[in-house]
Amino acid sequence: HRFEGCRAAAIDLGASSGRVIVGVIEDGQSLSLREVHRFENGLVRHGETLVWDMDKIVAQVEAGLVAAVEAGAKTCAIDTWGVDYGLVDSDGNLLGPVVGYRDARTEGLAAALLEDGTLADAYERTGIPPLDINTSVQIAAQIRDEGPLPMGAQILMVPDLITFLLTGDRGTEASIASTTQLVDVASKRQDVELLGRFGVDDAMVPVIRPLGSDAGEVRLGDHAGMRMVRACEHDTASAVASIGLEPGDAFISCGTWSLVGVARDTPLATPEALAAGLSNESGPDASTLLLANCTGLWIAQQLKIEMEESLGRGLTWQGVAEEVRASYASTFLFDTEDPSLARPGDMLGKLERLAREEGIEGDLGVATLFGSVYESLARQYAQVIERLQRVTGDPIERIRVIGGGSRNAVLCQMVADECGLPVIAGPAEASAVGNLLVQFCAHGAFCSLEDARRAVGSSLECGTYLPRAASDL
Ligand code: LRH
Repeated sequence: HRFEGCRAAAIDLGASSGRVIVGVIEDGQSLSLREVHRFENGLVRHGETLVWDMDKIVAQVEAGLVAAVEAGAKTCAIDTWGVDYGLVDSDGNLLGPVVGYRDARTEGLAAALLEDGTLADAYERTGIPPLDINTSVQIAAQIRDEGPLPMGAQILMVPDLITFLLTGDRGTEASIASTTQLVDVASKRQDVELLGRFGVDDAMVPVIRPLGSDAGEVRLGDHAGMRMVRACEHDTASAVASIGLEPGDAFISCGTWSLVGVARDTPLATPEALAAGLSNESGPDASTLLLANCTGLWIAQQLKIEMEESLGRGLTWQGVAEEVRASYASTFLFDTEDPSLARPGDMLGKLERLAREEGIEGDLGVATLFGSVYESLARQYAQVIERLQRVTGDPIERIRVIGGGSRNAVLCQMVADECGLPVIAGPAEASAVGNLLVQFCAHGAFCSLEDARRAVGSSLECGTYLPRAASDL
């Protein structure tokens, strides 16, 4: 039977947590998920620099894979956040830390590179706007601070680096490569001339491998036999791979970031799309994801950590939601894209300052603070939905909220209200599901992602939120 042995493990790494999820196809039509390992993640300080603790991350991934082998998984694949990379020398040693995209080294640098011409035509070439977090900009910062990249070194994106450390295979994949701002938007190959402007020759970037290709056997000591597959290595693309988007659908892939966009057959790298701040990222099935990188639950996550300290007690997301539902009345709205909010530290103080600017004094409390964050986020997403409609000319009729944020009923309802559109929320583990579906296709269980989604779609939990009339609010 072609579904026999259809068990795979998704390694899904986000900025605030990582997990290994084993997926099993039963009777060819229902997908069951079992989280076999979960760990906290976050940027840590290495001197003055914000870095990812790769030793910890890799050890946690290995522990998760051991549990996955024990649960019968035959293959695994990885997806992670975009843009960050490590440098590996020809002997396979990691050169220096993996710096995180929130580090201050790139502050204002994208604008400077635009000004001096380096990135002048980068949007037309790559479809990616000049953002400080881009890999291209981070490479420029590294070269400015440390000199030319060492001869023979290779730039491996975080999922590629982890794949390399697990199997020894050096390669990359279209979705994660597109977040570098160094890939030609039309040919989906690395842009050799653009790379050259950053002092990078093409041997320094690995080959883009096809979706579903084999990345070798995972070295796990006694737990031999598990193979690694290349899924959509960018979590956004992987999340979109889990859902079948209908014409008129937009998605909000909501985690630490919220990626608000639509899937298209062709890129749209026009001056209007650039002015609207839209990225053309590589999606599943050769699609282009036209999206805006918006702040997601980051502000709420940081706020929760700080409030727990100041209150001297733990908060749960459910408890926060109940307080907001019970006593939030629209108080102050702020620009969630304010650059000061993107850096870690003193989130509470920054929000209090923004509230004071709106004339709101005094102790704000849990309901007001989190309620204001969620409502401000929903308003931002509604603005992006407007911009997407304007730039593409295609009406948006429905919103699919996917990823961890789809569990946040308060936010989903606010998104429906602000956008005036129905919201379908879920799956919460969208990136892991998309990752697993690519693996099941590689196993030969399904002919295409569409086929896989059709088969398992009804086993994935989704909720519906309808927009409320202003008079009901
Ligand atoms: C979301 C995400 C997003 C950006 C950011 C750095 O997790 O992948 O698309 O690239 O992380």
